[in-house]
Amino acid sequence: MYRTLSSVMISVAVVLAACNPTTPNNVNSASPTDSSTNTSVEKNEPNSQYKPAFAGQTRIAAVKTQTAFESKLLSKELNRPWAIISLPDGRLLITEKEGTMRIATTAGVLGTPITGLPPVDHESQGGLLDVALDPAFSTNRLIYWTYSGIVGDATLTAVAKGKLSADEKTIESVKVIYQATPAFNSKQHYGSRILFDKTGNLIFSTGERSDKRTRPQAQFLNSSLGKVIRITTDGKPAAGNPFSGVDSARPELYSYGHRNVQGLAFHPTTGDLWETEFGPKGGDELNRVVPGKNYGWPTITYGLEYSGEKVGEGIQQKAGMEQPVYYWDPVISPSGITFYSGNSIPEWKDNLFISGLSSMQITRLVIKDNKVAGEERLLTDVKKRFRDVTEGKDGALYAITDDGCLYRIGK
Ligand SMILES: [Ca+2]
Repeated sequence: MYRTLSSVMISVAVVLAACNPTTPNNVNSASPTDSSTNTSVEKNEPNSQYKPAFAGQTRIAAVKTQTAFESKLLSKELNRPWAIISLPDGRLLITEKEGTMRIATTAGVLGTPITGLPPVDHESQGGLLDVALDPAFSTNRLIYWTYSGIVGDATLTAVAKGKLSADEKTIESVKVIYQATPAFNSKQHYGSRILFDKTGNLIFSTGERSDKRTRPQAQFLNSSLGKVIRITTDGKPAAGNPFSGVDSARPELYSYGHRNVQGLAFHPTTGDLWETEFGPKGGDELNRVVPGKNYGWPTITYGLEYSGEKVGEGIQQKAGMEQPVYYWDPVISPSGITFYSGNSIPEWKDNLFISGLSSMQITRLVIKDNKVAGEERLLTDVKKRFRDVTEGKDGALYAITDDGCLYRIGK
């Protein structure tokens, strides 16, 4: 009897834990949190006793979406997806870590795997990573992507471009346009996101490869590790870059002092570039990227080593180094991000959405005057590692999880 009952309970639990098909957001919102209540969504103790540099730099007051919306599981058939973007016709282009791409309809119907990409090292954090469409994609079908390239017994973050075939089954005329050297024998901290800026150049991010030997290179202007980088569509340094003409600096660098940037997005109204990066224990960051600026890693950080020891001198502020707009302690593990520019849910306008890995949720940040004004955590019930989130042409958000789920979040 007990066994039967517990089997039933386990079955129910499994069903609940699986990709939840439909989850209205207002089921338990009989008394929605007042957005003026000065309480954070974070209830756990911080790892460090470090003090923020200014009010509102961490643990901002919670907000709660008042518009009714739902999260809907569209597919659970993706193979380790990493990035999701919208195509001009409204369908979704999704990268899969092992080296393929898929096109999905907004109903969740998946196309066949798109092949023909260069080999990737998909061990640990590596693989086929982000993808961006050429501004003239509708006519030239060109795409650009980042991936973990293999160089001898080492790896690096690389950028390639190619043409999506008419039958959407392969990538043609593939050309590797940039390699973020030096290569290093690590399987971690590749970055990376890639975007077109309004000048038609590519902006993408790298990581510092998660090793104490390469970590200092985040501060070196003659290394491409731990950077935001801006290049032409042929992989050359873009005109107007901040270190162009500076001796011993790489002219493709755009900003430096980053640890592992997996979120990059342009603010829809201001046009500013924002990034999220994985910090160490208790030091995940949100930054507004200004060209030429130093974002501090590994000299300043609000996090600790995973051992609990301080990082370097254990300082959080230094002249000449930028403060994060916001940080999380404990971490949320911020992967892909997107600003919401749609009209379907008006209170989300210009809000930043951040896919969370270890935190298994999607963070919504209200941003006002370049500061965080409120934080909400969405889809906490499905218990999934959210890898990326993008805005659909229909005003909904679309998100992917490490275990292959595709969600639609909207009205
Ligand atoms: Ca920083």
